[in-house]
Amino acid sequence: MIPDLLTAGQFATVYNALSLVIAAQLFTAIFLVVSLPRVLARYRPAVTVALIVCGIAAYHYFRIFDSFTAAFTTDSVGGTGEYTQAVGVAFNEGYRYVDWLLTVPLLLVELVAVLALARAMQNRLLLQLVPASILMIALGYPGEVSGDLVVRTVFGILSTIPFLFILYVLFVQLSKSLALQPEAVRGTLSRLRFLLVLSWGVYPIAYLLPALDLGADGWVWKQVGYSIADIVAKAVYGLLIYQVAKTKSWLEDPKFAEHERPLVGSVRRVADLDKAA
Ligand SMILES: *C/C=C(C)/C=C/C=C(C)/C=C/C1=C(C)CCCC1(C)C
Repeated sequence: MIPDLLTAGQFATVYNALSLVIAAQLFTAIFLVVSLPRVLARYRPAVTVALIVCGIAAYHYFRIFDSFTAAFTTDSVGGTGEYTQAVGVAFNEGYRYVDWLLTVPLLLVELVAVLALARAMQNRLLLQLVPASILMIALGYPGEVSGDLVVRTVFGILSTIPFLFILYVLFVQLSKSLALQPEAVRGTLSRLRFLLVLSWGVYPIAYLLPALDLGADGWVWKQVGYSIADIVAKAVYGLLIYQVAKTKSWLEDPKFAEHERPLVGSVRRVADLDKAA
C-alpha cells in the first residue's frame, strides 16, 4: 500500500503535514503544563491526561517523521525531483497505531474526568468505552498494513463495529449527563461532542482513501487526513477540555475566582448574580 514513487509535491505535502502535527501537539502539551495550576485540583487529572495525550502524540510524530524521511530518497543531482522508496527501510505505519492504542482510551478518560460524574456512572462509561476503543484500533491495524483490498475492507468493517458503539455511548450518555453540568459549560461540552464525532469520523474516511484507486495521491491524502484529525482530536480537543475545567473551577470556588477569569466572557458566578439582583 506504500507508494513506490512520490512526486516532489506529494513528498512535501506529507512532510509539511507531519511537521505541523509535531508543532501543534508539542506546544499544546507545553501550554497545558503551564496552565495546570490555573484549574482546581479536582480538574487537574483531566488536564494532565490531555497534556499526556498531546505529549505521546508529539513523540510518535517525531518517530513517524523520521520514518517517512528515511523511507523515501531522491537523487538531487540531475534528478527529476521524484522520491522513490529507499532500499531496506519501509515507512512504518505501526507508530500511528501504537500512538492511537495509547491515546484513544486516554482521550475518553479525559472527557469522563472533566465531567466529574458520580463514581458509578464514571466507571460504567469507562468500562464500555475503553475496551471498545482498544478493540477498534487493534482491528484496524491488520487492514491498515495489508496490501490486499479484501483484507483492508474486512478489518475496516470489523473495526467500525466498536467505533459505532463508542459514538452511540458517547452521544446517548453524554447527552444525558449534559443536563447535570453547569449551564456555563453546556455549550462547550456540546461543541466538544460534535468535534469528537467529526474528527473521529475522518479516520475511517482517510483509511478508505488508498482503496479508491487514486495512486500515490490516495496514500498522501490518507497521511494528511490522519494528521489533521490528530490535531483536532487531541490538541483542539485538549484545549476545549481545559476551557471546561477552568470554567467549572471558576464557578465552584469563589477564592479561585478572585484571581482567575473564566475563558468564556459571558460566564457569571452564581454568587455574583445574587449580588447583582
Ligand atoms: C488521536 C487519535 C484518534 C482519536 C484516533 C482515532 C481513530 C479512529 C476513530 C479509527 C477508526 C478506524 C475505523 C473506524 C475503521 C478503519 C480503521 C480505523 C482504525 C482507521
